[in-house]
Amino acid sequence: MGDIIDLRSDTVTRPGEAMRRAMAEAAVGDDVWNEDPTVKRLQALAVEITGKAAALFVPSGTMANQVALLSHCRPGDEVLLGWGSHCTNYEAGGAGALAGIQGREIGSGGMFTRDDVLAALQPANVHFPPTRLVWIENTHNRGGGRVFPQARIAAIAELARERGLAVHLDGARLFNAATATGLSVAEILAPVGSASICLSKGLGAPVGSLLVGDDDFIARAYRYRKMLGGGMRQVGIIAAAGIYALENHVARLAEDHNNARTIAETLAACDRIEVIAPETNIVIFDLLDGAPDAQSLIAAAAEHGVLLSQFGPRRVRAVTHLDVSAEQCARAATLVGSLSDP
Ligand code: TLP
Repeated sequence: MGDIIDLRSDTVTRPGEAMRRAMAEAAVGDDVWNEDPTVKRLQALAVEITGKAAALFVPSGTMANQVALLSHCRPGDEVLLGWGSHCTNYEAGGAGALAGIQGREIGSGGMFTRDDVLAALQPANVHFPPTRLVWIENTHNRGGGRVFPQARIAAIAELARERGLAVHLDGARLFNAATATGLSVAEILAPVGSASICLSKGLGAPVGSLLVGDDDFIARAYRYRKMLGGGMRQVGIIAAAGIYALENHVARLAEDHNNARTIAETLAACDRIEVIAPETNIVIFDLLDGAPDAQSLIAAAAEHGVLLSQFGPRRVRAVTHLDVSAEQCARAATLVGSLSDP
């Protein structure tokens, strides 16, 4: 096949020439002293885009999420979240080890409703952990890049307000949700108090995430970022890539969604594959009876230069991004289809 088609994640993209130039030319200062002009510019841009009062640049989505948990909760608090949430499944146990929270999964496929939240609220009783926070992941990674329906976000946030709960949105792929719905990022975030946003997924920056929220939340987050070792120094050279990504890589996300649809359509036509219809840039599919298991199929595809990731014994994920073309996605899907039917 020649070239490598890397569909393991949208985290695998490499910065292009123009992004690298922006990084090399960035004005910098010591950000722990709050003196890096490029970080300040990125944070101001995040405030403008999200409509929240304040923003904080952090090294990763994982740190953004852990800092958010620490900033909202105390050890022993309960957090209500959807099945398969990244912050409790893919962050090395940090939610328990660092924030000391107890996560309770509600709903199904990563989605849940106001009624699910209502049903999960504990009576005020010494036996139960206090419910402090509702956590929404949008788009939902393990759910197959699903978009959390906006009307549900609004209804959940309204209930949370009535009950004195905070609402955080893990928006590692928030711009994909905006692209899929036609809503602006500010509109999606309007009902929630705080959010984490990744620059290093579909937006194609090499490093970096943002936390946004009100002034008090960001003041607490600033301290927890330092505690976790995320206070960085002349980090404008990375923030510059984030600014470049926000200014140049948002409009093209629709291409990734089209490419995901192409992959899904090809795979859906295969007898031994069942696909979760993609809403954004993530295609999750199951290998049915007669097909190899996920590990074998992934190994066979890799021999042909197509890289995929495993999401279960018979479940595979393919993620589209700015470093794979429509033609490569079509070619990869045809190959995977043929490998599923040995
Ligand atoms: N997700 C990664 C892996 O960790 C699974 C991927 O390849 O999809 N929230 C969500 C919803 C995420 O999908 C991720 C990364 C993060 C947070 C964490 O971001 P990073 O990798 O920057 O720590």
